[in-house]
Amino acid sequence: MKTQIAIIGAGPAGLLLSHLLHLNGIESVILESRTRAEIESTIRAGVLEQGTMDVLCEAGVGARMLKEGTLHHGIELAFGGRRHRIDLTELTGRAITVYAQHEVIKDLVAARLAARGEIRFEVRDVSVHDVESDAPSVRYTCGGETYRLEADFVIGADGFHGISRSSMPASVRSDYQRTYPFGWFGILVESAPSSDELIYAQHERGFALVSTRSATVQRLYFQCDPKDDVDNWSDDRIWAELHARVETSDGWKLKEGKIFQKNIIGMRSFVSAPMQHGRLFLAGDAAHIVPPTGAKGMNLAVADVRLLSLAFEQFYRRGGQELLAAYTQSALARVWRAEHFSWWMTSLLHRFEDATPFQQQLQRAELEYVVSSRAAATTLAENYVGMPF
Ligand code: RFL
Ligand code: PHB
Repeated sequence: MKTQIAIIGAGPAGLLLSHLLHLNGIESVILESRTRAEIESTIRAGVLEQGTMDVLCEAGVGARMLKEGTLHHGIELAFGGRRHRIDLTELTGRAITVYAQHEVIKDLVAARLAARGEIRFEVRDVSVHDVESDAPSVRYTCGGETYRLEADFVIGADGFHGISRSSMPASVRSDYQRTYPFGWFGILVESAPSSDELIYAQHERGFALVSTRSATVQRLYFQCDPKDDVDNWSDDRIWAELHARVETSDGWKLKEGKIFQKNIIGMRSFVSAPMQHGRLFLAGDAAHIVPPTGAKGMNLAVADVRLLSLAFEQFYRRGGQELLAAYTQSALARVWRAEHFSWWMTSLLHRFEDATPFQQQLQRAELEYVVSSRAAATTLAENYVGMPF
């Protein structure tokens, strides 16, 4: 079988790229190891930058996001018993939308299938071949049969644990990484929102985040030991920890509700460079990971595939290769800015077990600066809403 672009992975990166290519008359096939039901129900990101919303709307897949997502014009930072608002819109003229990643996935899958786009679910044993030639291919099995998909280009959009990144020879790759000594305990709760805006709380017991999904479902996180087990956390223990960390002395109270999902995620910063080798291009988490404190991961995936779609449009419509050749450099400029911001937000808000009293005072001084200086608040806001695409 032959296509123009073989895409490995039906996450936000792979699905959106396939759709953007289709809008430019370029054919692609997506190979995904999980089922449609699984990709449409995995709970992950929630915050979409304005640029991400614009790309989704321009691609014709933004209608449900505009209707069901919530526009947020600010966030709150809570520390020292008080909450401080960062007015994103006043400081930057832009805003963010809270709309769950799996809803974006549903919208993209529906759009791909309505346009007769091809997504092969439940593929196994995916391997990438001949990317240094003009005729690369991807081999995989599905339902016990072995297939070979020939393509002009291969896109590795298979996330951090996929096979694409390691298909690049180790001799051409450099990995940059940092693993944090803590994780996030995430819960989904049936209740009304406790707050109109997201609350990022720094507390001596550790970080906590109050986020939302809808009028009836809330998303809350708190810093934990990454090796802890969810079974060690009864609902009562979770609520006691969250109340202690997020409540402030103004009488504001966190609303409780039925907890219907619990999970623990690790935190790491990671960049693999270059993002291209021959005719293999990496996009999204396959090439880079950020800790979720800056809410950047999915937004970076969208930014990567926007660059790729412009580059393939140039290649197929006008025969130019400049944008393809510039992909690594263009993508990494944004990636490293987001890496820095995500590391900075993580450092600003988490408890570090080994922090000396001196380092603790520096952290507090930085927080005070962010909420009292317009310049510092603008730096946070500009990065949080996302640098322009
Ligand atoms: P994905 O979403 O991991 O998709 C990769 C897809 O590839 C498939 N796959 C394979 N398919 C075929 N063959 C193989 N060998 C394969 N190996 C894997 C997988 O099944 C999967 O379907 O990567 P993509 O598209 O690059 O998207 C990245 C985002 O998912 C990720 O960056 C975000 O979820 C990160 N993130 C957040 N990003 C934001 O922009 N805003 C947020 O508010 C935000 N919050 C979060 C987050 C991530 C979190 N977790 C769970 C890590 C909150 C959390 C808790
Ligand atoms: C989420 O709602 O899942 C979320 C929000 C903000 C973050 C990370 C995750 O920084």
